[in-house]
Amino acid sequence: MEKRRRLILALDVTSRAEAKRVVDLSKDYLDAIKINWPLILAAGPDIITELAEVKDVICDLKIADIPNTNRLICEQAVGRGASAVICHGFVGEDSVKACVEAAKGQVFVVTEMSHPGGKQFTAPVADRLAALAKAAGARGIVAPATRPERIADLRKIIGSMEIISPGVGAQGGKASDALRAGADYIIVGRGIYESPDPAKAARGLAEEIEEVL
Ligand code: O7E
Repeated sequence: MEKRRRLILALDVTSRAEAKRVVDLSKDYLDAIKINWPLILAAGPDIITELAEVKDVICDLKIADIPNTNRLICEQAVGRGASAVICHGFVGEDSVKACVEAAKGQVFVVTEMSHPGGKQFTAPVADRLAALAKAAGARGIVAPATRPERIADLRKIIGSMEIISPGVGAQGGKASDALRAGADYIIVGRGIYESPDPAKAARGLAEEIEEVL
């Protein structure tokens, strides 16, 4: 995954046609496309391969199972062209390690989630989840743009590992705040794909990001 634009599109649309439309309009401003269950269930897993021809694809399946099942899921995602996967850490270090092995290190581990409910269960253990991600050899973590101070806290735990950060726009976070707090990439979904002008929305974010760098 290139580290140039520092912007990742969360492509949570539910048709192949809409996915292609949004990607065509925004791709010049992106380093990667993150896809999640809504699009994979709507368009089928071949959408991973199709989008991987345009940009790096991060498969956000939030994998959370026993090591063997995690391995099987990662092999399917990577085999279809995913450049990286996202997993949960609460299932334990062995499960995360299985992802790391199957995806050759290209794994991001969810820590404190960005929505209000993220404070309930993920926030109290986020530091431990970040340490687990590091111990398991993951590439990075997912940390909330809605709470930039937590990005800064988690950065201290993981050192030079990468932070990808959702919660900008629709959830109230600001790209520049998250970057200043230590995020490497910003993840934006609705702020781009629900915009009447996705190209303009992505360009606006790219400009805001560039000003901080
Ligand atoms: O709010 P949006 O529309 O900009 O979309 C945010 C995306 O990031 C969406 O796909 C959601 O599933 C994801 N996300 C969060 O919003 N908060 C989190 O804490 C974690 C994720 C996530 O995707 O984790 C992996 C990046």
